[in-house]
Amino acid sequence: MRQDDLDLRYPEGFLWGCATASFQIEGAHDADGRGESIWDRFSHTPGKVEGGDTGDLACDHYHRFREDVALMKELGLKAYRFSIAWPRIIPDGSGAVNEAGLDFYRELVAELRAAGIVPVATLYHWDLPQPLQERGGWLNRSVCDCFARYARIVFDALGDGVGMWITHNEPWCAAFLGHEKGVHAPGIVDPTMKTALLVAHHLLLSHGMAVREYRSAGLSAPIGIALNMAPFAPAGNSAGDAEAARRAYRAGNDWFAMPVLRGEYPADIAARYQAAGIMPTVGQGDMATIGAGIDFLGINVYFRQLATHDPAAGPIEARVEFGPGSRTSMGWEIYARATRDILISVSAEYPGVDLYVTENGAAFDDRVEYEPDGSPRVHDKDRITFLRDQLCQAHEVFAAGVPFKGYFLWSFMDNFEWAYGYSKRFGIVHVDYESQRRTPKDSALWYRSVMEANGL
Ligand code: IFM
Repeated sequence: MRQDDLDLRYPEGFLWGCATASFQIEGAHDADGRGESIWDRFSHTPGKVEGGDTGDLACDHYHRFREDVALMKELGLKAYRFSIAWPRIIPDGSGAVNEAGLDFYRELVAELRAAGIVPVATLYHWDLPQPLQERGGWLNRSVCDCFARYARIVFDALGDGVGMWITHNEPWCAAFLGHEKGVHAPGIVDPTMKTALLVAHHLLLSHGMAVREYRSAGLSAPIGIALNMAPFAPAGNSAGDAEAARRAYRAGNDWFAMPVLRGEYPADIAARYQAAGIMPTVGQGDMATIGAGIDFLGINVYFRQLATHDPAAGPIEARVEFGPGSRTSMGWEIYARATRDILISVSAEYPGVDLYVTENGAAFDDRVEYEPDGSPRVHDKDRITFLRDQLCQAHEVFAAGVPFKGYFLWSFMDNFEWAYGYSKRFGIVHVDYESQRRTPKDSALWYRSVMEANGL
């Protein structure tokens, strides 16, 4: 379909924005009293991150946030999702508060408000203070208390300046990439998944404890959590594959959504983990704390997955892979209906909760070209096609009555893509890491027109 043929309006008040995360853009790793995070330690460990890249400088957003916010305004963002670096606020994770760290976010929030942009703050996007890791990190249940305290300090400092709050970003990734596969900080490898499942439980518990702090702080903005979710389809036509896809969906998506929205783990998956001896110990009252109630669910969606029944594939007996379609530079299949499909299935399972897409986007091997006057351009046609297809398909959910309230594109600018370092570019603004020059890509100009028109 040509874009000129489209006329897809989104509902009035639909919130359009972009997302980033502290470690991925801020740099200034030791400025103004910031402590060390597990990602500083991990990225400084040889062999952990492609090219030996670290977050020391990243996009130097810490020093350039005013010009970045000015660019957001110029590009027409209505909302901006960022995360707060715990080690800037409490350098050792549990002790003294660093006012300079709070000041940075106070100024960022004020700058966004002055630009007419709604600040959306995530409390934890993976940069745990390293001293807490020395005490066992998320394996240690007492880290949940440290998180709740940190959350309260941030709530009190930023208050209603923040328009939406998110407790955790993608706890699945923090738990499984960090404690099963070991490709993310803190780099723990435990293929049995026992460690990852305990970490996941503590992340969820700390989410519930932070929400409780939030309610008692008396703030009024909505609070939720951002989960990485994906639609699952059977790889083949067999009933076995169909069942495997259903199980993989429940293990990947509902394992996090159901506790938060209903105060329970999916029973069939829990039974499998129990039988395998890897089910975490759930303390009395934990599930009630976790399920105490959120105002919206954030969904980070990038792709769909295909599942094959495979008795050798662990307790879930499902082998999961990408489909056969063409791929982004992350190797992720491009599937136009991913956003649409997950919105529909989540709202069918959990009716009534407001849904936001808190991340969606794609990395491609962008090429910088130069105009005769020397100014850089990035003609990222593939990214525009990816985003346009997601948004066209997602528009169908309104007719189905899905309470889809907003969309945050990942990412505002190119940044540190975790174990891939700076080799993957997700931004709609190009960053030249040598000069720190920002160049809006064609996709940024296209997205501006979408936000302006409130649709396609
Ligand atoms: O860059 C990440 C982000 O930090 C979390 N969600 C997925 C993005 C792309 O991999």
